[in-house]
Amino acid sequence: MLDAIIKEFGLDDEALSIIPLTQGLINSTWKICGKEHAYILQKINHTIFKRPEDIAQNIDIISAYLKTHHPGYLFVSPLQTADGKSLIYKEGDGYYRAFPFVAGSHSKDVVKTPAQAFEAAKQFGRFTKLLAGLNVSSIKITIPSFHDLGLRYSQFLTALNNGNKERILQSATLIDQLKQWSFIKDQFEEIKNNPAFKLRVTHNDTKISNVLFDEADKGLCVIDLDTVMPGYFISDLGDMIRTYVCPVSEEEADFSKIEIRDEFYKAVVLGYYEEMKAVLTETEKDHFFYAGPFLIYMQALRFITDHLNNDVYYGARYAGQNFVRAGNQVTLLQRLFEKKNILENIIKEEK
Ligand code: GN1
Ligand code: MG
Repeated sequence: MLDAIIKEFGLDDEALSIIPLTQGLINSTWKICGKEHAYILQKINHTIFKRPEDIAQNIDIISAYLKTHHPGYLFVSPLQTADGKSLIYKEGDGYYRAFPFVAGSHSKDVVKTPAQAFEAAKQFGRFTKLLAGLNVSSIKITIPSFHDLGLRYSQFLTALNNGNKERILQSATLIDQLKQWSFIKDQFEEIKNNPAFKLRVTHNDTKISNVLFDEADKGLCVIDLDTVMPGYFISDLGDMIRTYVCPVSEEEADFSKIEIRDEFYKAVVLGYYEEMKAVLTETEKDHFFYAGPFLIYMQALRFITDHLNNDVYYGARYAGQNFVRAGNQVTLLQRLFEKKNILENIIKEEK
């Protein structure tokens, strides 16, 4: 199948090797290395992205806007087939698309230094800033209510009623903690009703592997625009806090390794703020700390909900993997709340 796809993108003369890249829980990705050029090939998970054409359309709109208004931005456009399509649909299989691999660039799987966290945060801030003049409602919603914390909470409650009984019993402590934190969801409802909170073009998947760096380790641009949608800035800032600030990932089962590294937190805040200070409202700026709890809490809810629903969304490589991930995120949020005063002071200094 991959050979046929590669051929349709006109890469078959060149293609020498196909290396699967294992990053990401949702889409499948390969690196295609030709004699002179390399490419990234992706298969979109269309049980999750129900309308991949909407992703393609968003990419076209964003690409056109940036070319006109910010021609200096390095925008990685998808390859087109001979008949001008950027998505190939294979009956009974799925949707594929490909991108040129930007020469001299690299991506990272883990954040190793505060400087890298700063660069990445700056790139995500820059992306939203450069698109601030684009009419957000022209951007399609590729996953409805993706970061709607109210919906994630009600999906959690539904799983408590209809989910795997044994798993519900085993997860009692975690479930109790998540219920006690429901004020985080209430705060989100207030945000949704507050006109000082703007819907912006947000990326919604700000993990470090979605940033391209140059050889000097400076950020070049962001990639993987599947989940780019109208959203609140707390989604992007929050997911960076969730994934850059702790030395271990959501997969870590030894929770004693979970900690908040102040220097990394500071770097994320500073990098994002540097770009976004010109566009955020004062009310938004007052919610920098909230971004962390918002996103970490949502991710904990999503993992435990999936565990209670027998792993239908994320899948599990071992029994209880989503339980571990949920526990990991709950611990991360506990660590974050413990440092609330220190972190709020960091935010104040940067503003
Ligand atoms: C999924 O596939 P990946 O790893 O880029 C998920 C994100 C979660 C993340 C948790 C479409 O992203 O929202 O934060 O897993 N993407 C989707 O690792 O659900
Ligand atoms: Mg992704």
